[in-house]
Amino acid sequence: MKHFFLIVAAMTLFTLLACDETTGTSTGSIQFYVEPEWTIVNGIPAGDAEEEINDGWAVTYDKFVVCIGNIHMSHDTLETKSSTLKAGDLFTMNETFVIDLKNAPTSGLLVAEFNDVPTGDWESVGYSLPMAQSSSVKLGNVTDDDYHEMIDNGLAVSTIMTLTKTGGQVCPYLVEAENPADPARPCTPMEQIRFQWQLPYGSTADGCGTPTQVGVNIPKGGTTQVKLTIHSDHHFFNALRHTDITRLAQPLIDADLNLDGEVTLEELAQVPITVLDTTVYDLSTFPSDLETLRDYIRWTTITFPHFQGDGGCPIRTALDETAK
Ligand SMILES: [Ca+2]
Repeated sequence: MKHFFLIVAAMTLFTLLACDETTGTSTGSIQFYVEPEWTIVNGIPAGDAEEEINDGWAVTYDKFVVCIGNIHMSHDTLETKSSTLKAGDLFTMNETFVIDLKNAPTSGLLVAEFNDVPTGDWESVGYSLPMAQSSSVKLGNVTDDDYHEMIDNGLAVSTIMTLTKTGGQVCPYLVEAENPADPARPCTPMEQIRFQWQLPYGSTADGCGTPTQVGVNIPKGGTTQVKLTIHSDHHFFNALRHTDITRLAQPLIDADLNLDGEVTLEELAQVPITVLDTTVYDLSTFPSDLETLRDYIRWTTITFPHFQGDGGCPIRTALDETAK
């Protein structure tokens, strides 16, 4: 994945010099793109490497549709900007788009462009992965069925994954037992299992930046291209951090309580979070207490939005019903 991020980082382009002739203020432009992540296009292989799933399951994304939008950039944090704003201090794009990231062009989809932006650093940049609504606009190749599924159900993400493992098995949690994750519980061979999840877990992501740039820099006369990055593999993380991560699928697969080859959100909601081995999972990295495995999926979905590949957006706000 590292070389992929380098390519993304190299996308910041600098072109001809320009100047706003009416004010003498130097300006530039910025374009925000959404591109399909390699994991969504190619899946996540099983293996021992850092970016692979470490318990033998491989993931293929059959569907990955998101709602994305509400892009803004300013100099101040969101809390202070309303009282201090001057003209030209804030650029916003208030539309939301339904995007099929599995079938998006590899060159990406342009979701916002701001022109005549004063040059220099813009320290506050953010966007949303909101619940889709009827005002959301189709962008790129989105089928009518997918679009209506998103807006009719108010989804931030709709995904279908197929997980496969030679010699794989499901060991359904004993949700009525004292220890639902009893290591002696029965297992059933299962080499393929499906996750089909309609995720209404919208969020905003602010304070976006990379290790070398808080927000974005607008060079004089240039067009800066930045990429809004959706990290789908967080569903398999053992903690909400970006270093020392283990990716695991089995603890989610064991939530196929009725052994029908599919793990549903309803099943995940029946499984207490205590089934996760705390010597493996660091739940202290989550911003609130989790009760069930569905809460785990909710919070990892809320942390999907990233910036410029390996950059992040550390200020996150849940927008969904559960947060109210
Ligand atoms: Ca099931």
